[in-house]
Amino acid sequence: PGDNGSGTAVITQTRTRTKRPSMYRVLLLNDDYTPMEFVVHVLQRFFSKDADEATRIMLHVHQHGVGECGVFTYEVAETKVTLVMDFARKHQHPLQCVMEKK
Ligand code: TYC
Repeated sequence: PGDNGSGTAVITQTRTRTKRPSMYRVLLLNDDYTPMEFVVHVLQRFFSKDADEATRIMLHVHQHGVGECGVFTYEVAETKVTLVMDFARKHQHPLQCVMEKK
């Protein structure tokens, strides 16, 4: 309670604003050199896909040029992109992983 000088009690309450976080798609891009098995492995290792789902996504990327691995908050998406890019580089594959706002 406060007092505004009129002798009247004033109760100030700030509204709690809960904002849902923006979500980001993590995408894999096709290239001519990264082995299909490597891409399937990446999808299992970093995106928790089973073998069938990983193969489905890899073939989608192979045929359409780009495909979705998952949707995450900014920091999680950024971490996935970094981990995948580091892993591809370590194995000397040109695989590209990017994120985009939904
Ligand atoms: N196009 C690659 C090949 O024929 C396979 C591939 C699939 C590469 C998906 C990247 O994100 C990718 N070996």
